[in-house]
Amino acid sequence: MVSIEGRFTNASDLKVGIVVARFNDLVTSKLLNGCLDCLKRHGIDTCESSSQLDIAWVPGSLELPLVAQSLARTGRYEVLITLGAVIRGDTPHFDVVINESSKGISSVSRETGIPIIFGVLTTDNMQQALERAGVKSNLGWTYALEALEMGSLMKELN
Ligand code: INI
Repeated sequence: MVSIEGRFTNASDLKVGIVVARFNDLVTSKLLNGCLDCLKRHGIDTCESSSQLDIAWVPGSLELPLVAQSLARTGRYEVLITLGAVIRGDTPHFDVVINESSKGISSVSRETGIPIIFGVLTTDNMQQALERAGVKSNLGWTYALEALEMGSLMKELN
């Protein structure tokens, strides 16, 4: 029997790309901070001159799939993380944004073979989003852990 699994140590050989939505920046910048903190503590060089990490900014979560696709196609990254915050408003726009964003990100991941972590919070209000972006816990940390696991797993499989 072969047991195949990702790891959380020796991440110094992984190249990571992060795509962050500016919409609801109060939330997404906190998710990014959590994400960077976790990556740094697992051996990824997160300094400005890092050759192991790139960060791209997009206007909103709807734009995450296109830019993730562009980064994935460069072949430079073992794993990508998308960060966004979709917060329910008074119009159906919320549903359009979250549906297109989630479907787009999954399909780009399957089409390119690059794991893409879906780090888009979907909440009913700003309070719930902030609680998940550091006020209680920071899901950015969790998304980074999932990226380490999937990046190393796919590296082993390929
Ligand atoms: N983008 C988000 O990331 N979160 C939202 O809650 C949101 N809402 O609700 O409108 C949102 N809209 C912008 C959208 O992602 C695009 O940037 C915009 O439609 C331009 O294409």
